Amino acid sequence: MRVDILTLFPGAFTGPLDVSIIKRAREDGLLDLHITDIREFATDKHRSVDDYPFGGGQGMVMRVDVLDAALQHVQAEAPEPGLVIYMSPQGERLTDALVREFAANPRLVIVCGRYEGVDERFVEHCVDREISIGDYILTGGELPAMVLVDAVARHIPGALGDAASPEEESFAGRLLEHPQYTRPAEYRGWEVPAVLLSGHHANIEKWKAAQRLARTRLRRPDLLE
Ligand code: 4HQ
Repeated sequence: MRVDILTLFPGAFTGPLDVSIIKRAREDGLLDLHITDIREFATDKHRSVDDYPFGGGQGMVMRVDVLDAALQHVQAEAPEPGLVIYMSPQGERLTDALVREFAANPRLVIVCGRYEGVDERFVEHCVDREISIGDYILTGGELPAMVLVDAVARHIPGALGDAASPEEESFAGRLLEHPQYTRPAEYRGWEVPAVLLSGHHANIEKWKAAQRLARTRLRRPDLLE
């Protein structure tokens, strides 16, 4: 899967996507990540990417001409155009179902806004999906884009290795996970539930199922509706 990121801060993308599972997915060629600096597509002598909002108001708005030039450039870099996603609190909330839908795409282009956001004509004419990671305001779309890439990359076949499967995790089965424990079996008097040490596999499975249901009822009753 190819993922293009359009951003004014390409440096923000070194770190979280260079470690662990995402690092390996990139090394194995499963995730082909391309970061593009939007400022390279500014045309005036000041290389401006933003301007004052028509009608007045706070802050600056990212220019439609610069964004469109950057987008057209990256879309032409691969044979198939990518699904264009703009990260914004005005968007549809990111869910497990949406992550799976995006993961089925051969190519994504994720646009990160800064300041007060982008000229609405860019959203209207160039963006396929406007997506929010939650009801809070961040300083830019870079962290939301990394959240999306991380969540999507786990669903690329082979990305989690041979043993693991994204199906085993929360939300796929519509229940939260049971609690997990490892050695030592006792630490500062804090004990692991005895059933897990019993070796009785049927009882262990029953306990895990009961824990998942109880936790979901208590913490996320909305998932049971
Ligand atoms: N922003 N989910 C404002 C977000 C955000 C979110 C990104 C801040 C876009 C212009 N994006 N910029 N929440 O808060 O996706």
